[in-house]
Amino acid sequence: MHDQETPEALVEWLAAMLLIREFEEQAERASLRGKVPGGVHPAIGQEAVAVGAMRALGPDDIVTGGHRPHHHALARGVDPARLMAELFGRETGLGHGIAGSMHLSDFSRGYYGSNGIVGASLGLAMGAALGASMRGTGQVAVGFVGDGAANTGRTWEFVNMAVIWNLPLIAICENNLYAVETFIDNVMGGKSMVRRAEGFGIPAFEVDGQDIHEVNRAVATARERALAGDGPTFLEMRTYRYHGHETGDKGVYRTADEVDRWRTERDPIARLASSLQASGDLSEQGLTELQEQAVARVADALAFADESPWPSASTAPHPTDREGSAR
Ligand SMILES: Cc1ncc(C[n+]2csc(CCOP(=O)(O)OP(=O)(O)O)c2C)c(N)n1
Ligand SMILES: [Mg+2]
Repeated sequence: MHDQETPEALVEWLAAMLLIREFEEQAERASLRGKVPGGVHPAIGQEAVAVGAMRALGPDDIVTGGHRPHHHALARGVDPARLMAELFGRETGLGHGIAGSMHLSDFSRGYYGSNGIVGASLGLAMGAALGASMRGTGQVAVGFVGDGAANTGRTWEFVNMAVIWNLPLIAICENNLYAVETFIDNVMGGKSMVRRAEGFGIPAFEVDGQDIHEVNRAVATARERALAGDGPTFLEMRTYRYHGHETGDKGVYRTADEVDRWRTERDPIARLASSLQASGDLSEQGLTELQEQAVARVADALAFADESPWPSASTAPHPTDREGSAR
């Protein structure tokens, strides 16, 4: 346990993970009801990566993400109601209802946003790190990508530039083992993402992404290095998504047993909850209350989104678009 891991902080981390899980469950259900134009890419199972990482950052640090971004946004403190409203394509959403699930941003939270181009988020974070470095602001930039991105050229171009310019960048690869239906071990030449990263001269470490303590410490250490002027770090977080790649994916490319094993043996929420209970820092009733709070906040977010107006003609992408579409 390091300084930051007080019992109060750990309970807050747990609450943040519970909120993400409930949000993602309900967002996916709403999407199946036709409420979310374009569908969603849920990050259920990957909560510890987002919360552990964000809790190691300062308020002015910068975060970017890709097509599976809700957990990052929520962990960074983005308002769940405005996030849900964005998914629903409503005027009250983070992007006034015309950006959608993959194009979130909230600059007031240092959340410079998500986008759907696999690997591109790392370039945005690298550029933000360059800006921070040139201005001497003392900010660190964190870019989240997936294992699929680790097989695209742009990811390594950004890593290379961060190395040669010694930028305050933390590159986090959420290795959830699949890029849509492609299993990472079948497509990772050289078999090791960390070794590949090291080839570019960046310190690289594999982290158990289902252990929030390990995630937090790895990011805190990378941030200290960046702030000390020692440059970027690459972190491969081993994690897993329990649900399909996106709304409607039936997951035929993996076995139910595999999903069950990750859920029952390594679940990041269950792990933190049981260790807090074992240490006496959280009672059974306390856990129930946290779960109820998450359910209530997401229910409020759904109601807010549903009751919010569609974007006005002046902010909609095109006046002839169908009502509410967010292309
Ligand atoms: C440049 C680019 N190529 C292809 C796609 C289509 N695509 C969307 S998600 C995805 C898989 C990404 O897998 P990974 O990076 O592992 O992220 P995960 O979905 O597991 O979070 C692909 C190929 C895209 N969005 N952008
Ligand atoms: Mg993946």
